[in-house]
Amino acid sequence: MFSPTIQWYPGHIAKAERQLKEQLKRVDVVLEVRDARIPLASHHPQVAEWIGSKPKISLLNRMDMIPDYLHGEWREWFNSQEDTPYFTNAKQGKGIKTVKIAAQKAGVAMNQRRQERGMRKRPVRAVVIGFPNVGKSALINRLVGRKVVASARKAGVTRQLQWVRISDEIELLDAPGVIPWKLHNQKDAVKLAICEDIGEASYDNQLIAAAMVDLLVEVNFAKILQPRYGVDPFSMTGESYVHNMGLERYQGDKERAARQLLHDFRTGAMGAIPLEFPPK
Ligand SMILES: Nc1nc2c(ncn2[C@@H]2O[C@H](COP(=O)(O)OP(=O)(O)OP(=O)(O)O)[C@@H](O)[C@H]2O)c(=O)[nH]1
Ligand SMILES: [Mg+2]
Repeated sequence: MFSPTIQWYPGHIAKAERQLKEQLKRVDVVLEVRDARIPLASHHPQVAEWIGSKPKISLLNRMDMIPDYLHGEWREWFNSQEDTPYFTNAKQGKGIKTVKIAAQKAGVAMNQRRQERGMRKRPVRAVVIGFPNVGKSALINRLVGRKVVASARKAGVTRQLQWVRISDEIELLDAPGVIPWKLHNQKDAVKLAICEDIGEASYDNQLIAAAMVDLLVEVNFAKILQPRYGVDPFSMTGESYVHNMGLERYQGDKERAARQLLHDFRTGAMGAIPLEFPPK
């Protein structure tokens, strides 16, 4: 697969990362949200270091964007890592209740310790962290039950840390998406770009659309392309695919072809397509 060099680390993320580390000291439990289409590439390698011994709840959001049979396979893999994944669809509010219960449970232990030391009960403080655009703010809105923070289809919507009280039991901290300052693994970077989990200023649509076609062939989800766009992905490279789709449908406009491909993948119009599978 052809991989252009992708780097994206805007100023607001550098600032958010500093503030997040500061706020983490005050937090009882960490909700780490990953993109179910790319649970490995959308995991920040420093999460473990940041949270230390605090309890962590792993969420695979966008569960609707991968086939159901993969839920069980990922569950097994997370279990083998001594972790329990919670599958959510923050857009439609699925899987939210169990997450809430898990977060509250973490608070019980915290309040027990406080009581033992003669301190008053307080709401459990949870922070929602993860890459940009994975659905952190949408999840918070679902946990609260109404729209309290901005959520939109674009990486970098949340710019500042914001505490939200959801009940007497839980307080949530919405944080901007945080990514490593350097994307060492360019194959992961390409996946992040395809899934729109990094800002669009960091990549070229045509290169990423071409890489996506190559990747869809690689993960065996390219069959949808020929009937949809009238070009057969199995007889050519992704680069030629974008070129030919441009000729076929947009008077030779490759950029329009690339945008259409990315748009259709990202909105789910191509179907539920995973870009990663649990390591064997
Ligand atoms: N299909 C689907 N879309 C989702 C899901 N969760 C969130 N979205 C959509 O994804 C987009 C991004 O959601 P946000 O909540 O803004 O993501 P975020 O992680 O807060 O993003 P930043 O603030 O930019 O870091 C929105 O358009 C949501 O409606 C989901 O489970 N399934
Ligand atoms: Mg947000």
